[in-house]
Amino acid sequence: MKYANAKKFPDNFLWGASTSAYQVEGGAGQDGKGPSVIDIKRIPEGTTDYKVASDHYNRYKEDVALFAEMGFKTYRFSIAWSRIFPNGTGEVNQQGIEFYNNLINELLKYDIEPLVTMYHFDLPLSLHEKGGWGNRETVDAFETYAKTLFEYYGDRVKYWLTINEQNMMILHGSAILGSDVSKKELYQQNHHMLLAQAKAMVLCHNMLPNAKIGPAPNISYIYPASSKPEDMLAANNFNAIRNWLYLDMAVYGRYNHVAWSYMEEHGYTPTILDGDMEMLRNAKPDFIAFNYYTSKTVAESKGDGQDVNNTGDQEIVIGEAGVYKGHTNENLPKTEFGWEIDPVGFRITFREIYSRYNLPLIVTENGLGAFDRLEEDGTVRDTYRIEYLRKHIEQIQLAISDGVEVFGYCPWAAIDLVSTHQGSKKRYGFIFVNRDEFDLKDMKRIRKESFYWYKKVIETNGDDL
Ligand code: BGP
Repeated sequence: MKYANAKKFPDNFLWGASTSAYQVEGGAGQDGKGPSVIDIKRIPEGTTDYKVASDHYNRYKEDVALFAEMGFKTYRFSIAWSRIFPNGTGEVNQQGIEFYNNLINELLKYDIEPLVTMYHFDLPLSLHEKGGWGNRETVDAFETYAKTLFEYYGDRVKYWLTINEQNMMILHGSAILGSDVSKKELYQQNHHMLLAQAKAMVLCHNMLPNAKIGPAPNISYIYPASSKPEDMLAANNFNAIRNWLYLDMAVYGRYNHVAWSYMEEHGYTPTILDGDMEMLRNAKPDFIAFNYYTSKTVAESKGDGQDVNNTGDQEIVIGEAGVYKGHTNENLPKTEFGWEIDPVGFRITFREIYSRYNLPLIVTENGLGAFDRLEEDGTVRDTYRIEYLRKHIEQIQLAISDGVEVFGYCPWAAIDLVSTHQGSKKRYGFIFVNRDEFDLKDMKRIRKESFYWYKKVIETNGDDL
């Protein structure tokens, strides 16, 4: 459907951008920070990627000033659990508390609304060593951590996100966290994370009646490779397993029936204790945040041994024997890193989420990873990024015209940071950080062409794209 008069972005629309602690902060071990699973993650040999990252921990003031210059209304960042609790639980590290106090105050100084992710892949190492999410004690540790965050920051933070991309941690656990556990174990971890999320949502509403909280999965609509009913069924399977399992639980407190049948069929069902389902049912999010990079396309999997399990990159579908098989969508161009580009799929994803859950939506990641180049004249001409973002913002406007309630957009990323899979050579930011994988150089911040473009988009509330 085309609109002669597409609706405008709402007046108080939250334009901003995102980062996550382990990808941007650096400051490993600084001021009492404990290690997290990221510190044992396999990273390209010889790189200092996660130790220093973009050194935001030491340069946050300069970075926030640049965000303010772009006109951000919000900034999505994550809190490193092991800065607050170096051992995941137990004693609070006051210096860690202080860092986020300073960051939040700095944002508020410029009227930038903090949007806080409580947990973005970086589970404290000591919890991991005690079984991580497979151990129910991690659920209690998360509840204590959540309570601590609400106590210290709840007077200033109004928007909270529970867990970043829980669905990707389950579907691509080995790629993201380097953990090689069975699927049965992964779905048990999943159940515990869902419980942790539910507890945080209930706690947030009890402690901070004016705050809002929601989940932050990676949601993208799944297309069938053809109009063959078997392909459609495969798409339906993957939609349930990848997307709706997570949102049905967050919103309705129940296991999606197709996803549950899949778990039963494969012997992956988790152990559920008395009271768990009640806990899950009682927790309600105020909004849904989601990350979108591209749609996915799948075909029927006959289960003849040709399909392999998902181990790769989170945006490239491989498949699961007998359930669905990854398929290249020939209609879509690809990024330099092989991710398909599908702005229309963004609008479709908005429509689907909104008609299933009827909650306000905010985009917490969307963007283009590329090999940006710093020219001799000191500029970074990332026109490809502008084009990607422009096309996606146009689709948000169309989704709003379709009647979808969207209240914010935070592309990935506010500033260059370390990619989850390809280190610091894959860049996403509006601000270039002058370092490479092996050489930290001067870490200077340089405004890219997309910086000036996004500033104008925000200034005109999305009128001038
Ligand atoms: C999401 C993660 C982010 C970020 C992004 C880009 O899955 O939430 O942390 O890394 O993907 O992915 P990558 O860095 O692999 O290009």
